[in-house]
Amino acid sequence: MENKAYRGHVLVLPYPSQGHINPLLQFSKRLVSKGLKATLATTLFIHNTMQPQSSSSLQFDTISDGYDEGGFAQAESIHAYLNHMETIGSKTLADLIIKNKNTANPIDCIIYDPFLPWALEVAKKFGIFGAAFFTQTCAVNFIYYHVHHGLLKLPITSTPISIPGLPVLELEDMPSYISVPGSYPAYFEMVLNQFSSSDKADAVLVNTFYELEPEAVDSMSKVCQLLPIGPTIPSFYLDKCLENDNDYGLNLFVSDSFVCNNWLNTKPEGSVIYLSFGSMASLSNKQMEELAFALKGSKFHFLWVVQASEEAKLPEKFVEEIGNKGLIVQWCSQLEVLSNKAIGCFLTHCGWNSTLEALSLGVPMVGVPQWTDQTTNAKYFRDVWKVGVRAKVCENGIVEREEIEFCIKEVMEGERGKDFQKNAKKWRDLAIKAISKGGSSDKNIDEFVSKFINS
Ligand code: UDP
Ligand code: 7WV
Repeated sequence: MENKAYRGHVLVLPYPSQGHINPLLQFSKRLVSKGLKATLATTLFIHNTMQPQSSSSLQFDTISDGYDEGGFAQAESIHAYLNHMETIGSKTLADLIIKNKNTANPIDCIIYDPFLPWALEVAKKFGIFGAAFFTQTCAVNFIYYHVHHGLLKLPITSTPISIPGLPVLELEDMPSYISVPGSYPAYFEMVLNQFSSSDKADAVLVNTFYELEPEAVDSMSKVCQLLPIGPTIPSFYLDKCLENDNDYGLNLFVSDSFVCNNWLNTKPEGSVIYLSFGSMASLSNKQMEELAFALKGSKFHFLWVVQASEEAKLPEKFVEEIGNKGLIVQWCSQLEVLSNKAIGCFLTHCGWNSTLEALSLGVPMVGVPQWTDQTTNAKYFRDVWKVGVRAKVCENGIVEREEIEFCIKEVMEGERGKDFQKNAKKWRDLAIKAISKGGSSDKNIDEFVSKFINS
């Protein structure tokens, strides 16, 4: 172990949620393929629950967020969680750096999630190269950049909103913290604070690829040098260059691939709607009911991820009544599902990983965004990437069953559905090209590594 010659050692620190661990873990694997050693640090709680297996070059280690027994669920409030994470996280991150100091592979670089801006201060204290890794789109980051620097004043009093390099945006296209003033103040502060440190970071990485949002990347690059390095999706689904890389490998929930695959494999090509609201789903009872009735009323098969915490919101007897028409699971391997030929469309909450996965696998979408950056992602995939529709929300904040059925039909069998499919295929080809040897993201990864490694 001691004598293996790595080009360097990166310590990677994601915000401890599924949507942040996945891209940072996947990026770590890319760096390993470039000859580096990588250590992914999760919280002790996540580590104990998941027990991820280290390999010779990709290692897992821990810091503490102060909630070792129960993680986020144990926290008194979002504010308390983030505060504890900062004080206890800073200290335990420093411990981790010290632990590696007198080994054959001391830490050369910390890649941190800018949701945790204090990580850069820790890196600097030790004189270590610090790189921010933004997990959301360049467009979303640039919106927050404008708010953080007072270039976009809140509350918004006139629409549409013009930001250089972005399409004109209506209020409903803005991240929810902006369109719904006062919602989740602690998270809003967190997303704006990403720029408190990134201005001082030695490098800024973004999980997007240049061809996907060239105008936004070019525009933001004038004020902040950034490197798009995505999509961070297991190599098996894109360039197939990394061995044994067909899964993210750190699932916070348990899935039953066997059941999903078996079921999907009995369905004709393009005949199934896949639905998921991500890892933090929390829909109203009414919204769950509208979705359930829309699915029951439509003629298509469906595979619906309903997390354990959401199950009680399904209408009574729903599972019995749908029979073989639909399959409900608590979690699945989303990449495996999206790449199955039976899937015809993805009804999604528009989380950035889910959106990027659908683009990368060429699957058209129906967007039912809920909060955070999901609304802006929906705007992009409808109007810029043209790979799907966004369901209209009623005054009561609900997307009603007729609208859901209409959107599904439009994507599954409408005239525009064919265009969505064609466009989705185009984005898949561009994603593969970007991450393959010599592509825009691959070159940026090489440029990034050369910033802190001499050979
Ligand atoms: N995911 C999964 N199985 C599921 C649902 C989601 O593997 O049943 C994965 C999905 O592939 C994605 C991540 O969980 O990589 C969710 O991230 P996203 O940014 O889409 O949403 P979030 O969970 O952060 O709201
Ligand atoms: C987890 C917690 C808070 C937020 C997010 C994830 C996200 O939007 O990525 Br604001």
